[in-house]
Amino acid sequence: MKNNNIDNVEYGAKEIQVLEGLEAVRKRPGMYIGSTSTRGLHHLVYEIVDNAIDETLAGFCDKVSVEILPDNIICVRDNGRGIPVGIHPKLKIPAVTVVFTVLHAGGKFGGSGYKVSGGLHGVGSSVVNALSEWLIVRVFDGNNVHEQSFKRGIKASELISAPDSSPRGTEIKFKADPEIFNETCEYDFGILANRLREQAFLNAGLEIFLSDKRSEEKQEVFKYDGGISKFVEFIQKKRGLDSIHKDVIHFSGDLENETASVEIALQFNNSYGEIMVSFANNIHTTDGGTHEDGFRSALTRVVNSYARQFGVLKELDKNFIGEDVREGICVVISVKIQNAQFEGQTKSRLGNSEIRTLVDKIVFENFKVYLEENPAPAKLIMEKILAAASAREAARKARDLVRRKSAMESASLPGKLADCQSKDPAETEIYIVEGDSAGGSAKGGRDRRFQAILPLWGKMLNVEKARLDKVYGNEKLMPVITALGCGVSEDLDISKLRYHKVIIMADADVDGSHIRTLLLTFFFRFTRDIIEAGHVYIAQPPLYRVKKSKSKEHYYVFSDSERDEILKQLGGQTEVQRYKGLGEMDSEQLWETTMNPETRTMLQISLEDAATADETFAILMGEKVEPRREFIEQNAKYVVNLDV
Ligand code: TSJ
Repeated sequence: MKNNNIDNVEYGAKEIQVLEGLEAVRKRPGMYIGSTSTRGLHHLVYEIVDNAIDETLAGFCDKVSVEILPDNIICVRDNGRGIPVGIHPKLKIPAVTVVFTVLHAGGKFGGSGYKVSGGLHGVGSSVVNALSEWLIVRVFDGNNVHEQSFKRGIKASELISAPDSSPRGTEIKFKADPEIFNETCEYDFGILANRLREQAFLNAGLEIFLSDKRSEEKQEVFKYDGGISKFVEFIQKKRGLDSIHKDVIHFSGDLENETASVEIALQFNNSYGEIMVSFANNIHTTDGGTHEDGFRSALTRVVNSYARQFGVLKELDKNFIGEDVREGICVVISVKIQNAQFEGQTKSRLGNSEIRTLVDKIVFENFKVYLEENPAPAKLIMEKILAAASAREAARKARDLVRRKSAMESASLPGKLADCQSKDPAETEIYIVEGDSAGGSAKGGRDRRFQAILPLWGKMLNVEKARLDKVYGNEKLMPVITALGCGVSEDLDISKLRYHKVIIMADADVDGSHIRTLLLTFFFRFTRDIIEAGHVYIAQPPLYRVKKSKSKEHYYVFSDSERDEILKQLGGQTEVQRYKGLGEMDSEQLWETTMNPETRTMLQISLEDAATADETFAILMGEKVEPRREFIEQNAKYVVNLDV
């Protein structure tokens, strides 16, 4: 019987070196893969897939498949040349064995050398091997299969060859070591799908197949011949943004010595935010870097130069600033560099200064030509930028005005505010009410000693809604700001908040949900402290009044199931009144059901943690209703019969 027991193997000097390397990885896995949580677990897959993608970059592979097998075993295959199996001249063992056992052994032996290699790639295979309970590599060369297995990074068999006519390629199967990944070894299909989709966008034409065979089979194929242009379309679609011009604009270029290449895709959409996603050697540079800087600088200069040349800006007009020019832009930048320098704590900022110049040059030259040759989209883009600049100017004026007023302590309360008698914020409440008629009922029904009513009137324009970022110019929100008295953003002073309960009261329909979302978004963005301090609530008006016929006995109910329950209990003849809006209730009913602290139900809005909420903000601002609704549901918790 063949002895595979590693304990009985005698080690030479080079094996000892290998073991020390592996031990270091197993001792401090976080140093090599970031963490041993679910993130680190998924990182194992990326490390392996990156090697196959390097083979794609080298021009020898156009298909990669990733399978999640039962028991969370991962199988990755490509149709590349296959990891070389020849004997390594120095180490005297097969090259493929080196790849999986020697720390930092990159994929760049053999010397065929491609123009651009993934800066951090090709070095992770031994790390994955060290952190796997077992790993099997199979290299198919068209005539034979060469197979070797490992346990916890240590060779468990020699490289064995057998005839096999399968097409060329590499296959890696591995099982993450539960001793290392002691939180979870369970892969998430969605997480892998997102990362693989991204890689498919970044490598135009590459087909990436993902399947999940753990229970009910799931599978997806990612292949984008349009590359990052399709990425731009995908991002905008996902966020519910509509582009203002038809085609995605695409530029590319190289350094003359071919040590770097740049690709940029962009489109303007009907939103007011800026989406910039950048990559260096297929690695997401979340902290930006020289490629982003070069892009921004060139974009602003091109737009100003075009605007001057074609009279969009008149002689006396000031230049557009970067913010104006990037309003509503969605851009993906992908650079590939021979020696990428990653900087910063998380190594997610590109530092190569030659890339700033390169991107700047490509964007400046190509975007200028694009605008000149495509007058129709150029006009739409210029109009958008012009609107951004005037909105910025209007917001600045409004803001200066507010600041001047509050500096003189004469910021008067909004005319529509029906204030309460008490001036003690600890005991007072403000109801922000949508609609004049509801505002009327609320004014009639309130306890004026401690309850103030601020009706919001008029339908909010879409422009104003999205321009929430320019709050000072917003006619609907200005009364809210002045009524609360605590200022916003950098001027926010929560000690000046005039009411410790800020209650949003709107109908239980789509319009009502819009206004709730809008106000919550506003509070989150500009007065986040008051949410965190638990001052923001949503009123819960009833949906129905259920009454026993010919009797005074009646109940207000807040859901369909509650209604059915009460109807069953009452039996006999009953009457059900449905409240379509707050306006259908008279003052007394509104007090009794929604405003009386003794009997009302309110939702207290909490932000579990600012970071998660910040991410969700994009969803709140987006056009799609469903993700927003989910957000509100997730961030609101029930509070019944609050004490005053
Ligand atoms: F597919 C995969 F993801 F499982 C995977 C593929 C995993 C790993 C660790 C490596 C690979 C891989 C490596 N696919 N293709 C290659 N190619 C090479 O390693 C290779 C082949 C030939 C030559 C040459 O110069 O002839 C050079 C290299 C680097």
